[in-house]
Amino acid sequence: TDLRALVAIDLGAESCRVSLMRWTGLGPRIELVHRFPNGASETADGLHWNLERIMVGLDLGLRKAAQIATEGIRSIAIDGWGVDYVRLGADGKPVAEPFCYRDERTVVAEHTLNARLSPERMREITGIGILRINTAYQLFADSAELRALPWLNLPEYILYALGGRPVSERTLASHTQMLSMPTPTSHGEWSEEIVRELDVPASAMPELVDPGTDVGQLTGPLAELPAFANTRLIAPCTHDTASAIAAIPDAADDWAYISSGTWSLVGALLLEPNNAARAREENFTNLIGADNTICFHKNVNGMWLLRQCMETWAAEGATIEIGALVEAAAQASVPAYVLDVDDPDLLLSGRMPQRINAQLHRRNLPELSTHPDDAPAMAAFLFQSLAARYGVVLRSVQEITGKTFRKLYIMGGGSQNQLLNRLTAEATGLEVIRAGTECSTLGNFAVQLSTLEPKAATETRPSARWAATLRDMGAIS
Ligand code: LRH
Repeated sequence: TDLRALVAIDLGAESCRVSLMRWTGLGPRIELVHRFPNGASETADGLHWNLERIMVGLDLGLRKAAQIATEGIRSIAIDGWGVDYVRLGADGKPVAEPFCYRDERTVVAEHTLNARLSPERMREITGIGILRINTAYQLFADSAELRALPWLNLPEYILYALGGRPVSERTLASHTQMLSMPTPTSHGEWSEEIVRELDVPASAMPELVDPGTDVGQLTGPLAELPAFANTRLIAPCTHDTASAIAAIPDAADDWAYISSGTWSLVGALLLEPNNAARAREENFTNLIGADNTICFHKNVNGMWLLRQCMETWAAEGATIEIGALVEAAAQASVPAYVLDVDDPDLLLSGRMPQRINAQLHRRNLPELSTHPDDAPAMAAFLFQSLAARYGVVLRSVQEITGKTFRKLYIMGGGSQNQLLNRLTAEATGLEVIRAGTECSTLGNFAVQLSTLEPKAATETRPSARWAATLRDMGAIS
């Protein structure tokens, strides 16, 4: 057996992480070796990610990993947030900084594309939630010149930059709004109809692969380090949400999930897509998951709301620590009404306390204090509103899918918020199980392992089995 270490890279909108899984005398152990902040910034031509900064951070993280893992590194796999992408020039290098999906250029693109090809038709082809952030609207917002160039989603771009072949892994491909809905005989292919209406030449579309595909060997300066001799590059579930869900170690049919980070992804895992009338009307998504599953959920505006408030307060000179804020919020009194957390205006960045009040004003409801001293009351209001929304969404999921939930797995950074967990348990009536903060990383390792060390073919969710094994063996501290 190959006892070299594995590396998982998880790209988040707030921070990026490089983790190592090593086989020690005590069993497999996962450790975070490097974490660095991430964030989009406004420039003259829109809201962008700083790709260079991400690449420098990852290079440092990989060097640290190589230093620790003297036994060598067998593979590297990368997952990250959905929908954003890089355009490649003739030299294979990015032509520009990638846009952040919150950039407002897609407001017009959404309008124009929907007029060409109705959202109902795109929904029928793809089965996914029609959202302005989806890659299709972003690609369409690019100039005709740019549209002719090949593109890659960010995690796949990084695999490519490290020496892999350019691909689009299906979990993230399904979030582009260009992939046909999987059927019993197809894992999903690029929809010719959608690609044509986008004016994107077929030559610009990457090769589709399934989760757990080996895309090549690490090359370049890093490959000269001894630990990186013959290191394979693997596309895991490149979608962070699919990775996190892959790590839920439950074989029953009575659970729902909330992947709680910048977004809250609220739903349940299905064995096949559900594109019933009500799923379409309520804009639920059917994204591809690990092991031929479907992540049936809704994007609920999550910790973004509070993080954005905190940025505004910080700009006013008030530095507030999140743990203390959550504690204080538990004592704050909250109004009897809730915020519509999915109001499109609240998906935008900046002036969040004021945006919140603008909504309340429109609805003729009393406004809240935007002063940093009253942050606990604002936070409590947001948590109560999120929990209420989770309750509504999960009741819909039960009605649409016919499932009956008992348990609710909450994973991601937001799962540390005890107050929100309690409010969520109350609003949903479900038993809340904290599945861990680094679930995307765990799922990333699990998918690598199920590719490198396949278990019995009879297993329905081999990645979840691997995630359970890693948990049982104490791999996560
Ligand atoms: C969460 C996530 C989510 C997408 C969003 C853009 O990180 O991947 O699943 O909808 O980012």
